[in-house]
Amino acid sequence: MECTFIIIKPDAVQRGLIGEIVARFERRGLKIVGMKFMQVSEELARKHYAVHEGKPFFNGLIQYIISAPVVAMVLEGTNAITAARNTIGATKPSEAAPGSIRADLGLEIGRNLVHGSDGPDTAASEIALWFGEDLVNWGRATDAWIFE
Ligand code: IDP
Ligand code: MG
Repeated sequence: MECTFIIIKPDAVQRGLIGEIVARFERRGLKIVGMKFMQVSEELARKHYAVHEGKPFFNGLIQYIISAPVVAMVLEGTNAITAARNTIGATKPSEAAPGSIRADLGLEIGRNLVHGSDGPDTAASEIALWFGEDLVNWGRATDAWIFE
């Protein structure tokens, strides 16, 4: 089954929204197979956002991601990447669909609360970068009621 990589970013952690955000993914049926609370190093932040290097917002983005702890997660489920991206909402919170995390909880692109992988290749490389092999393969009691 598909896996995706999620970051609950420093603004969400500082605002006490970890539980609110985890709950939305859990309720949707996505299964947690990796989770850690951590301070991100500048080196890791630069690797994770390497694709944005050279863009005007890059330095601000790196400072944002290392400004306070984050929660890094790996979620598993049917079409987990697309499902999580839709639960997260569009990059600009002011244009995100109502009901999404970014629309319900945020206003600005530079404080948009959550990261989610944008495709299978980035999900694989982000999971490898942040978790390596350190994932938990477990049978959830409700799996048969969520996965057909
Ligand atoms: P995504 O997080 O929705 O995939 P990306 O385009 O991959 O969006 O951008 C990565 C992150 O960089 C965004 O989530 C946001 O935090 C930040 N970002 C993107 N564009 C801007 C901008 O124009 N100003 C400030 N921050 C930005
Ligand atoms: Mg992205």
